[in-house]
Amino acid sequence: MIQTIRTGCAHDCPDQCSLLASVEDGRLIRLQGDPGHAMTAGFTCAKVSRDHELVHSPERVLAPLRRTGAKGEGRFAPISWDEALGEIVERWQRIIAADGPLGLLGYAYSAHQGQLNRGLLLGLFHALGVTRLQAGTVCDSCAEAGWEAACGSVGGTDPETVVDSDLVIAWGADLMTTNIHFWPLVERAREQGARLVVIEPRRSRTAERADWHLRVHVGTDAALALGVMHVLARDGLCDRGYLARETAGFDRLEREVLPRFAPERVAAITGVSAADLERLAHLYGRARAPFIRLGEGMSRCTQGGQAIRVVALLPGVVGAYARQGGGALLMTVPGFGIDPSALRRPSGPAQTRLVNHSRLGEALLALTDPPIRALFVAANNPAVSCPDAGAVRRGLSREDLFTVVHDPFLSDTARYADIVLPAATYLESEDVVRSYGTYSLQFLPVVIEPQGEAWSNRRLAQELARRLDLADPVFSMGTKDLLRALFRGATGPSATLDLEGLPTAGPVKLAPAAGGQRFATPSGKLEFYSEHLAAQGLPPMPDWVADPVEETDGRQWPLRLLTAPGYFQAHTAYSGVATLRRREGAPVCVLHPEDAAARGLRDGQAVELHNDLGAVTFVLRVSDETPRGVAFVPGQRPAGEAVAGTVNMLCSTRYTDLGEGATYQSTRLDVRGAS
Ligand SMILES: Nc1nc2c(c(=O)[nH]1)N[C@H]1C(S)=C(S)[C@@H](COP(=O)(O)OP(=O)(O)OC[C@H]3O[C@@H](n4cnc5c(=O)[nH]c(N)nc54)[C@H](O)[C@@H]3O)O[C@H]1N2
Ligand SMILES: Nc1nc2c(c(=O)[nH]1)N[C@H]1C(S)=C(S)[C@@H](COP(=O)(O)OP(=O)(O)OC[C@H]3O[C@@H](n4cnc5c(=O)[nH]c(N)nc54)[C@H](O)[C@@H]3O)O[C@H]1N2
Ligand code: SF4
Ligand SMILES: [Mo]
Repeated sequence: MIQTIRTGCAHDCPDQCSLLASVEDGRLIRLQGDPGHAMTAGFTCAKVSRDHELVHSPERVLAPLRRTGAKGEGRFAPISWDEALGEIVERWQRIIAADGPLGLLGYAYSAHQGQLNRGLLLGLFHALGVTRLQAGTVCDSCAEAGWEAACGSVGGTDPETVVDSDLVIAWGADLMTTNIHFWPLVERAREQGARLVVIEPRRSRTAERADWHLRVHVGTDAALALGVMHVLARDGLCDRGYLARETAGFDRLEREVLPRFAPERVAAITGVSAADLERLAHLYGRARAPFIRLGEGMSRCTQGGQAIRVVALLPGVVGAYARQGGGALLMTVPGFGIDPSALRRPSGPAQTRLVNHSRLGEALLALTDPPIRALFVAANNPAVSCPDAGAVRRGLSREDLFTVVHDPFLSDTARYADIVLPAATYLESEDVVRSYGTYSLQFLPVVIEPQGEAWSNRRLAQELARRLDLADPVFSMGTKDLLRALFRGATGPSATLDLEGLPTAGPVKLAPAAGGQRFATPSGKLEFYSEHLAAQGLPPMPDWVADPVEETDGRQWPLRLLTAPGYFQAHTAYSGVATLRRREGAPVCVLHPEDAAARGLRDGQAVELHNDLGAVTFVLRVSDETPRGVAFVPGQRPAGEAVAGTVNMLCSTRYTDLGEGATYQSTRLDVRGAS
């Protein structure tokens, strides 16, 4: 008999779909989009339509493993859970006794978006007082810091209101790939006359479908947005009433910064002609309710924080934040008002040593007092996804490092582990997810039992806590009590949740109250001038200045790297699904025809991307979808899919201007034929 179970998607994706799972004899046979959920609209992405192949993949790790070969080699022998946990606890206790808890690094991240599965692992490491991960810096910490400088910690405009917009701008967001459920809403707005503008260096899937595609140079969006403000101010298109009521510091920006962003200069910086800039500003200034969907791609370079910040300020200049259908959305998370501290920080020191997500390699190789002697990784594949992935692998190769990896698959990182623990997927344990791109929250039931001997993150965290004698009540709670703990400190819309009814409620919408965008900055207004940044020695006003390091690197290395998520991949989380590996195809680098010709390179040949950090091999695709001067590499491919190496081996660990984020897009390199 086929049973249908409603659940939510917990992959790292802004859409957080509601799903209908078909289960027969304990096996998942199909996942479909829930037609009853407005955002999901009855369809899944190409990835999750294959989740039955993910959970039942023959490549899954089904039992705990102990390493028998060299680090990185991938040779293991099965052991029991009891043996594995016994060994882990014994090793950790020895390290803690000798060096204190800082000798252990807990490195768990976002591949499971469930609040319980994510929160309890973080809680375990918090309670132990070990060295903690400064998380999110490979992903959204810079974008978040840019947004917060302008708006404070608030969720953006409800994506469902975009249907009332008359001008939609996808600014550095490839909606067709990373936010596919936003697309039907954009289409509805277009049916009612809205136009779609895409601001993107390359011809992405979304740019191909736009009414107008503006090809901005990578890393210059702050200059473009300041140019738009310049024209809006010059041509009387600002909403002066809104600026006076709801914002702070625009007068200073207008006097001190905007004069330097006249169209001709902006054109020289951004590659967008002065005429196009004027047209964009006029379109934006005259729209009734312009909606900007901000992507994070533009934040992943040295000036990324300023870029997000200025774009987030734009709706304030024309008053769009106050109008139905207008505004801007980067993320929704703070809008829920959930405070996960009860799970993530049950006890343990408030401050400890932090390791930036993107500097794992350095931490493993160079930290002292004490050095990192033990590493625990879950829901994360840093050997592929971290900048300077070569250094990460060198660090993971240390014979004296005791590494435990909890993963459903033998990831590239797991290959370096001393012990690999089989992880359950989001379909195999109870949880609750809240979206980061919509205002939806949903309970996740057990859809299928954990495969083989797989354990969920939460079960593992609770069992380790028990064996390590941690007394915090969250480590012995069942789902009901964990939900109570999670929502105890909730404010805003989450405070009204009916927790008893949650398991059967399906997706629940928790949008902020109507009445326009609120701001949670120190002044309570949208801040063009930020005292908070000034106090940290950061630029109090938005600006764009050429980056001296990039300029020097640019003289030596003629091409700039552009990376973006793969269409059939979620970073490396689907590398165990043969169908999707095939559909994503060979690991490619895309060069503009002129750049390929200048190097005598042909479409389809093997090429080496190289710089001071190393060399990595890809298959060349020649296409003008990529701008001149740029090498575009979609996705991050693990060893099993690569020709040789992975793109992050070329990326440095330099930080962004705000939020200490990764700067993949500031990587300079050259391309040559591979021998
Ligand atoms: N299919 C798929 N979906 C995913 C993921 C995946 O791996 N695969 N990953 C998920 C995760 S973890 C995240 S964080 C989100 C990220 O999703 P988004 O927030 O949309 O961010 P990115 O996809 O990294 O970048 C979006 C676009 O920015 C462009 N871009 C890069 N540099 C610049 C620039 O300087 N200026 C401008 N204007 N554009 C630029 C890139 O070409 C890319 O098309 O996607 C999620 N969704
Ligand atoms: N060059 C370049 N690099 C990037 C990016 C880019 O755009 N360009 N994007 C960055 C971004 S946005 C992000 S978020 C990071 C993502 O990078 P990572 O956080 O490393 O994400 P994944 O590669 O998806 O690895 C997730 C791992 O978790 C495992 N996993 C899945 N579900 C579970 C679970 O329930 N429990 C456990 N224990 N494990 C699970 C998967 O099998 C996989 O091995 O990559 C970043 N790296
Ligand atoms: S679009 Fe995103 S949330 Fe929806 S099914 Fe795919 S991965 Fe999950
Ligand atoms: Mo991400």
